[in-house]
Amino acid sequence: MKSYTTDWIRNVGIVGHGDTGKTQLVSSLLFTAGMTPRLGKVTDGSTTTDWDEEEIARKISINTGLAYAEWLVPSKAEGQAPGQAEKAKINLLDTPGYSTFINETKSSLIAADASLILVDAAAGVQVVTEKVWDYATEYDQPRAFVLNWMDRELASFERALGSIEQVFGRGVVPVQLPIGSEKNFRGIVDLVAMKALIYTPDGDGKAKIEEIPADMAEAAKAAHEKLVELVAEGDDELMQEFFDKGTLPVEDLKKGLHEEVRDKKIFPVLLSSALHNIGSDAILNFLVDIFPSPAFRGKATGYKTPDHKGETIERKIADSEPLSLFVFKTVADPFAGRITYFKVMSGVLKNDATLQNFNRNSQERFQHVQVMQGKAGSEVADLHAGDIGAIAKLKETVTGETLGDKNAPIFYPPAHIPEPSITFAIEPKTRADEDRIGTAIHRILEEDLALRFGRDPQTKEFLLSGAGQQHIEVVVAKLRKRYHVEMTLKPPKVPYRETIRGKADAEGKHKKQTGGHGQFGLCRIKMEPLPRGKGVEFVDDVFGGAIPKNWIPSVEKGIRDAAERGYLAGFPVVDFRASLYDGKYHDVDSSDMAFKIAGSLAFKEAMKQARPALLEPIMHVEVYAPDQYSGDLMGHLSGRRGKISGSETRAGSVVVKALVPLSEMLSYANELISMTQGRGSYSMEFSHYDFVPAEIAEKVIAAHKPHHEEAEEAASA
Ligand SMILES: Nc1nc2c(ncn2[C@@H]2O[C@H](COP(=O)(O)OP(=O)(O)OP(=O)(O)O)[C@@H](O)[C@H]2O)c(=O)[nH]1
Ligand SMILES: [Mg+2]
Repeated sequence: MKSYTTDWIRNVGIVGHGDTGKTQLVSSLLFTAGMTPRLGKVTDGSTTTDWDEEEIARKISINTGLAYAEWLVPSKAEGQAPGQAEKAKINLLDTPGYSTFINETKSSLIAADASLILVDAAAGVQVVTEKVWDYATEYDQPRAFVLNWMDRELASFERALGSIEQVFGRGVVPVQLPIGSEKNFRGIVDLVAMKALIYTPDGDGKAKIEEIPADMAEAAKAAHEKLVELVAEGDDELMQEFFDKGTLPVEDLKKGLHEEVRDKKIFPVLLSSALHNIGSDAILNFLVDIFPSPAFRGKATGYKTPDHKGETIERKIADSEPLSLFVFKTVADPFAGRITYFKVMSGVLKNDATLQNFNRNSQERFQHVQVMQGKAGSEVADLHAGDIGAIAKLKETVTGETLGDKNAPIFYPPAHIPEPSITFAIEPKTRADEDRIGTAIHRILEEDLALRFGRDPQTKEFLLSGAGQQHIEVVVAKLRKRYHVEMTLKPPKVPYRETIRGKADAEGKHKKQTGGHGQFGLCRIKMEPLPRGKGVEFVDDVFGGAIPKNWIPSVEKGIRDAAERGYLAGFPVVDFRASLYDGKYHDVDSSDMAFKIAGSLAFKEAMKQARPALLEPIMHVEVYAPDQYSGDLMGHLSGRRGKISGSETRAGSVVVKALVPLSEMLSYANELISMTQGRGSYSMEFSHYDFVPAEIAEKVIAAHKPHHEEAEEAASA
């Protein structure tokens, strides 16, 4: 495989709400550019970027897929003899659009230099559309929209465009108009060149260029003028030229568009039917001509220390700089081993080089550096600044680490991924499964930053935490298929907490006389509630040495340990202050252990008086569906103790926002599917803890009590 220099590289994140056609579009772009012999389809599992068996089975993207298209740069090709014109390489990152897998989108998008945001031409802007826009803002990326599914029944250019303009503002401007609508959609008017591009449905993706149809001439002229004005507005020189001539020549218009897209002043809107391969060559032209090369940022910023704080270091995104590369993704393949995906941030990576992993202070050999076309890699001699590559069998490097020239250390900051919002207990089927689970999970954790694994200290169950039920189900399926570990998924766990509503004043006395010397410790504490989220506070209010200084931490430890074990039902007690104000000791019989026990006894005594109560996590939920379901959705959420905080209707869709206890959301995914015939989706994030209503609390406590009592006995034994 040929290697490309920085100016000839584009790194494009293909992002958008679930099912807007991202994977299908990438497939069409690859076919149009001649990278694949056939047009791969999501429906028959033959796309380049959804190659994982879970993705094929579920027909959705779970991981970010990498591919590249080599495509002639139109502005460079003009005036050059055939064969002399040069191609650029477009690295395409096909990201997931379902909320449960959106963390993967966020963590891989960090490697892109621009985002192409797909929008369903019938639905308009949806929840994830706004989310990926925010990611692009966070990563400082230029962006453009593609209205896909233009062939769909009820697809509407005007309505969908209206919803994008309404949400994302003035810089949004169409650079194309549709020719034909719904199933007769067959081409576009290019508003820069002012030509019609006509496609053969299910063809090679390359347009026949014609004059603009007479009945569209007026609309095209008006839209062209709007585009010219917007571009002129952003640049003084162009404004002057526009004043003088009343228009802009195509070359200046293109140049202005390129610069203002790069500067995030303009967000163009393009059109396609990805399934029928309409609009593909125009999109490829746009990506190489209007989107910037990785060098547009000028420099990459990293840190001097691995905690990504304090002093920063800057590197030019150029071959002349020392080599540095950032690992943005890891894939665990049971056969090929670990595959590490990285972006060259500065310098040139040569095949066979030995690099320093700065985070681990160790060396890694880069043998067989590759570029990926889906799951297939091809070897390259080198990769230039800004390019994206992959490498198999590194010893220990994982996602988020920086490697490079030993003499020029730098640490690039990784993507910030939110903590998991749901926890499931899993049960290995046999002893052999239990033995295998640790290693298998360890591999999956390496590739999935949004997953957590642990054991419940009380029940000793294995716990998997992730972004949603579907996320955990996919992990369990991977464990079974890839690593042959069989297990059952138990109903999800709700991380309840306990707290107090009132004050208390209590004594804890530990006294034992056994043979020689005994044990003695006595403490008196006051307890009071603190606001939500404050945790546990311990105050030392002892005067006059009633308890010697060295045993005060023992009392504190006793209280904290007991709080962690819980009082009502075994959930950690939080949001209270314990003040130690008095006590007694004995010169011979007092000890660290005696005061720990006294502390825990005082805590239990205080809990009796302090009106203990159960807390539950409340989730911020956003549900998206066609607006006909709006009433049902709100009624259903209210019935689940939800508080509706808002609903918005936009282009035929509704977004309902609500605060709902997590315990009521455990089977929501399935309920939503049956309520909306599979047309709804939702996202859920932790909001805060609140009291569980008394009658529900009683049931939760009754269900957890046996475990709790067992654990308490074990602790005091
Ligand atoms: N008719 C029509 N169908 C399309 C079009 N684009 C995609 N589809 C279909 O829509 C479904 C979803 O397409 P995908 O490409 O998987 O969508 P996606 O955005 O990658 O979805 P996620 O990765 O799961 O977020 C598939 O069945 C496609 O065949 C289009 O332009 N027209
Ligand atoms: Mg996809």
